Amino acid sequence: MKRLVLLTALLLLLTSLAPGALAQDDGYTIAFVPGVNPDPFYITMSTGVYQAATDLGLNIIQQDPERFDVTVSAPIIEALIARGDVDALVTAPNDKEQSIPVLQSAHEAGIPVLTVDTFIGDGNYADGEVTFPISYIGSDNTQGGYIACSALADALPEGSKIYVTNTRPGISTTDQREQGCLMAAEDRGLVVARVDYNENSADMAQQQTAAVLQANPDIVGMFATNLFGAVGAGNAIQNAGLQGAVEVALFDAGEENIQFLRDGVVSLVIAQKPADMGYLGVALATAYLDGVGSIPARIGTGYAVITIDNVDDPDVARFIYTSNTTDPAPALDDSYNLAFVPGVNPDPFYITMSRGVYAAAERLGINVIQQDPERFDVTVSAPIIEALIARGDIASLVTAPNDKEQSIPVLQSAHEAGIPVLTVDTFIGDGNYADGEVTFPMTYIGSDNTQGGYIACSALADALPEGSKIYVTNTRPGISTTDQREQGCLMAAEDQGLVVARVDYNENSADMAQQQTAAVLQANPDIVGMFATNLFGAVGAGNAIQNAGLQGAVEVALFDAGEENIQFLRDGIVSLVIAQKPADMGYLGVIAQVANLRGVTSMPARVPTGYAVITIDNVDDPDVARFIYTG
Ligand code: T6T
Repeated sequence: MKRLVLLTALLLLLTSLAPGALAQDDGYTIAFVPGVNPDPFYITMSTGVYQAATDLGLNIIQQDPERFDVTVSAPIIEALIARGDVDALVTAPNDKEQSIPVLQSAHEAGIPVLTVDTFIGDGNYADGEVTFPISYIGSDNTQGGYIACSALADALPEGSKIYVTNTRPGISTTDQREQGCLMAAEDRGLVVARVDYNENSADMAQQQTAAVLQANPDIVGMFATNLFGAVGAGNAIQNAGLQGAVEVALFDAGEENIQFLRDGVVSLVIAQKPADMGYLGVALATAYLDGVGSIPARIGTGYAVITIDNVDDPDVARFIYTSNTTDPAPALDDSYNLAFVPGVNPDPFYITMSRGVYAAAERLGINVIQQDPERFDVTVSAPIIEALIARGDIASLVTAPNDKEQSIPVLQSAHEAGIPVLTVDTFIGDGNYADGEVTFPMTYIGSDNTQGGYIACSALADALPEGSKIYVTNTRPGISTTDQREQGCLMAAEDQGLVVARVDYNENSADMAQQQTAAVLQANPDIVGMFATNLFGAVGAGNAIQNAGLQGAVEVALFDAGEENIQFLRDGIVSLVIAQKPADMGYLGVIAQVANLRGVTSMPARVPTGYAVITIDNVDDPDVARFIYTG
């Protein structure tokens, strides 16, 4: 039992608890402090920031450090904290270590911090050196450096010497790009003859590059780790007439760097996605302020790799940075119809999810068309979705598919009709929308259900003697969530010495679960533990145990924090209730759809939403109780 308490405490720690419930509190003020400005990279980032602010009805206070330097940015942030009216801070810290204290002060002043582009500490905000920032949204810079120097290796003979112009040690992004380049050079047989630091100055990079290339005619390749270094490198090569003689890969798709590509001075430009960073930074800060705790600690924003062959392809060219701020597109209105089709209703789980859907939709000013299947059954939900497609006025679909395989065709039809599909709670195919069986849905937002089943049956193992027999009441095979919970429970039982005596399927009916549970427990008095994989099974199981007077004699773990299940906990009938976060799923699903409309391509293919594990000891803690579902 002690281990159960520990496990519960640990899970609660892992469960990031956001400040408030899903309240509509108009007009948050979000401070945006880029790394430096003017810089086309951060100007492009600001287009995403202002688009999100327009969409969500927020105020932005943007303050630009005039140098990429923590001694410039820290006082700016201190002054923002002192104002007392900043609700959240989105910033690109100038130094991994030296930016920590001022961001910690913001955090301690109650201002949630999200970092974009650069990170502090080791960048692992889940369980690394610094964990107070909510999220780090930016490129995978080690990968970016690796891509750049692999391209040089592809173009040059083995053993060729290359030169790297970098900014300054301590900047997370460019440190990692240098490291990625060195790894590629080692793997692919290039020699990194020299690395210089240019203090983020194009002039200094130009002088250094000119001097190095003149003194070392055997250097035949070079990599510039950011926009200013790239401008300097391109100018030096152009002035020395070395185009073609030195193979060049540049980071950052500023307009000058793209011109170098067109002029044959460089062969590769790596575009980051700063607008995505800005949009998601602001949108997820807002979600957090609205009580959504399931913000990913890390969002990788990807690249567009630009060469002379694709620079005019509009799908690539749209990632070229802008040097001018542009007006955001107007906010959406109620002519934007988002269709929301839950798994079934009424069901407190999906009712709670719809609270998240409507909270996000209200911020965005869009219209929700919710249509509820009356059974959790693809033969009921598919015609509903077909009818929605036929209307011709649906802009996007957020849905919890009823069956991993059988829901595919109708969702594919929606996708083919130009309606972006995002799944919440359940998935189709194998749930890996990045490169799995089915990849057309944008994102799958939901619990890690294998983990959830594992937690439940580990708790039973903690409370019961080894070798004890347990019973599982599940819904129906084919439902992604409950399939995985059963699987997670079986894994825990195997790992921890429980015997799963029987699994029954209750067709998502509390009555059937109750009858089956009563019969099984009566016929098998040696069954001393049970797990119900969802809300309806849990209600049936709880009722059966209560009616048979078996409270205390059978150890019970339930999925889903409906009010009846919480009452079973209070009445001592069950010892553990696992609350999912359906409101987070709904909120984030809506935000992701509108981000997609705005051209954001960096929403992760999978967003796990975490759990609150509820026991009699924490059920009245408001930070836990807020996850109890509403009817
Ligand atoms: O490369 C970007 C950014 O990723 C880096 O952190 C700093 O330099 C840039 O802003 C480009 O100037």
